[in-house]
Amino acid sequence: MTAVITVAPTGPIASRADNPTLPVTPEEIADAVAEAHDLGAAVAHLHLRGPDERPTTDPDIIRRAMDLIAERCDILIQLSTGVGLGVPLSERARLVELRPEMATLNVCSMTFGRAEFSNPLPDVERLAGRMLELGVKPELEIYDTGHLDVCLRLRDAGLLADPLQFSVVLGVPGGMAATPENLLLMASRIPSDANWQVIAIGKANLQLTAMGLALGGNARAGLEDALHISKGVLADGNAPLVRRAVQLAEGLGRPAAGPAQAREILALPAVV
Ligand code: KMH
Ligand code: ZN
Repeated sequence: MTAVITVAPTGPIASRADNPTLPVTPEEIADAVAEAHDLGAAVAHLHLRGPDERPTTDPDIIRRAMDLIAERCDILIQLSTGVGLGVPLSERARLVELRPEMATLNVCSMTFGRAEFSNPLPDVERLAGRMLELGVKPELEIYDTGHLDVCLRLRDAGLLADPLQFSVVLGVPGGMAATPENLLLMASRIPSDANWQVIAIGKANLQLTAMGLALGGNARAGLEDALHISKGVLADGNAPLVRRAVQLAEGLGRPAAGPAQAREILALPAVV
């Protein structure tokens, strides 16, 4: 069985002060994504930054990054509708109008570190419905067991289409802790016909990424989730993190799926 590797080159929080190799401009992000593609990543999970380096929903900046990536490779583009903490969901939801092949859907409000991540259910339902209309595949970000149940209710209400695609996020203060026990629990509760990957934030990134792959899940790698390659050593860009995830998967007998194969696994239309 192949493994779908997602690269998450830049998240909503860390800055170049935290890791000077963080890609920030559309050009830098496109370079990082193209390199990750060549190393085996099939999906690119994107947050964009404005000129002030803060998370942005500016459609021109996002479109520019999408175009630059599409010129370079056929990697599947997944826009984050999480964007950045403090950006209202009404504004974040507009990103799906750019019609990426995939976009994240965060289904519950929660404490996120010291901030509030606001995802009111009526707005989530509206966004899920709009994604269904546009054919944008949701990456369902679940940070706790109840978030999974909300997703299953959205599916029962006809707002999500099978096969569901989950990111089990572990290690956000306010969500489930990054422990093997929590991953086992989540993996046991995800419907068997769904696809899933682990997003392990921080120190446990390597251990839980390996465990997710061993359990049959997919994997995500990049500076959004881990700024270090090993204890006290900053990653020199996204490439070493992606290379390591691809090697982990291969070591477990799971070669990295290419973008075309990933589209099949996720039941997305082929790109011609
Ligand atoms: N950094 C993730 C844990 C999303 O992209 O939709 C949270 C996030 C969600 O940024
Ligand atoms: Zn993200």
